[in-house]
Amino acid sequence: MKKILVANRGEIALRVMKTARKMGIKTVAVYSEADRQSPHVQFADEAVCIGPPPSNQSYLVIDKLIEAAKQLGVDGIHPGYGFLSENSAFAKAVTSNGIRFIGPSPKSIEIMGSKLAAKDAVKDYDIPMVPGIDNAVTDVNKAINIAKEIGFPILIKASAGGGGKGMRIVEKESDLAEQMERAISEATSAFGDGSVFIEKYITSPRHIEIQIIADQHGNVVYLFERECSIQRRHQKVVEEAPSVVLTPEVRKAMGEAAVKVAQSCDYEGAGTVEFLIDKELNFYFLEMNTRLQVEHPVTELITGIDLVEQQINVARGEKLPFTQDDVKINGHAVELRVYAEDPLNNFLPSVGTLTTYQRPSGENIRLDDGYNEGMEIPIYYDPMIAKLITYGATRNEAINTMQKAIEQYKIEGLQTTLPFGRFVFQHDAFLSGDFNTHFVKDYFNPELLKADQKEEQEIAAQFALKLLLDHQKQLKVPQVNSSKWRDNR
Ligand code: MV4
Repeated sequence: MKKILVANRGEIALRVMKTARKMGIKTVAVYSEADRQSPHVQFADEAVCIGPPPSNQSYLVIDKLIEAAKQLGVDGIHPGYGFLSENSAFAKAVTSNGIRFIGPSPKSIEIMGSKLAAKDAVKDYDIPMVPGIDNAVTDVNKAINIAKEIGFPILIKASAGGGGKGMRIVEKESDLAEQMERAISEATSAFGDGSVFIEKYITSPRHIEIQIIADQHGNVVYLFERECSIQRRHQKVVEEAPSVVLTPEVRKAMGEAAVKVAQSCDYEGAGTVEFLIDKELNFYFLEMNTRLQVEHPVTELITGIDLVEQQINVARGEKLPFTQDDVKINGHAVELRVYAEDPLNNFLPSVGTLTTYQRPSGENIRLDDGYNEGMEIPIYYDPMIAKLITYGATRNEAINTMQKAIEQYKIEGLQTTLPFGRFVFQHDAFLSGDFNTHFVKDYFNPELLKADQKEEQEIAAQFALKLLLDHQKQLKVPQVNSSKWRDNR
């Protein structure tokens, strides 16, 4: 592979190109009219404009991407995350034009893109699953019987679902018919597929996912876990690796289960197997994400493995250069997603220009971002500005470095989730490791940030007053001296 096109924008496009360049591979950026000045465009060896700002006229248009790739003679396409990264038609189009898709096969993408197809694929692999059914239900009476067998509360899920869409918790039998109807209609309008199924609702789980990497020669290695429980409305905000709750035995069992999930669909490339884990450390397979994930850097920091480099190697047909026995966890990493969102105002997108943008830097600090000072955050795309990742020999060290990095990071012109990150990384529940997917709902309240800001403002006011008084004292000193001097004269 001599030249790759990155079919994405922002921090992930830049991050992929950095590894490509390190490997001596030429890079091609694509960009919409909103992204002309973007760092990923400036960094690339070549760049092609693919259309107007809305993603359905640019980053999501398969034909435009293929055309750009052919025009510039690229031999590989990396899809990043989001956009077309889990679109099997895109993977097919890339391959049928004689270009390598740096990701799994269309077949793997298709199977894992459907929760029911995924359950079916893994059923002979002895993977722990949430109690429930593995086919779609449409009949309410059947659903009631299933729910009674499983025991309330139950969860209705859309097979094509993602990000919690089409998901309904049902506490009691009398609510089931109405909730099922809603789930089906939500799934139909959101995904064009109204298939829903039923699972036992795990009430306070942690969300733990396993990174895997597979080559074309049948080798699959797990690269341990990421703890992703700190999320709001199914949007992760803080991630870490490793998880504080896993014992070596559970870690190994989850890793081996993840490898089997990958094997069940002949997976190739980097992928993530999601699990829920309860208080007793029982774990249950949820779904597999067939892409490089936003939070992959925490895994890179604790394993020393560049996941993009491995994706490219695997796409070239090379064997994985390590075995399961070679990979070890070394230290701890935490990540904060910095969004252009206002944590004081229900995390609504905060539009504006980065009038001040000063990056934190130093040992054990990694910042993956895609904007510079003076740039506007476009309204057309995901509002993530950056990922702030810190590393330490211990969890405490990683968190201390994160706290310092947050204070160093200066963003003005719009609201960001930095103050929310400050809140998480000093919260007792987070520090002790005793939290689950309800962390934000259980502990976060915008008033706490307001109090924080007020305290900060008070400290700033006191400091300003002290400066003023010191200054006045300094002004007095020469006056005293000069009068003395005058007197002595
Ligand atoms: C669950 C669950 C509890 N029980 N399934 C949310 C999105 C999708 N990936 C799966 N999700 C869940 N499935 C059962 N049987 C709770 C969630 C869930 C969740 C999962 C991971 C991270 C955050 C979450 C927040 C709310 C609910």
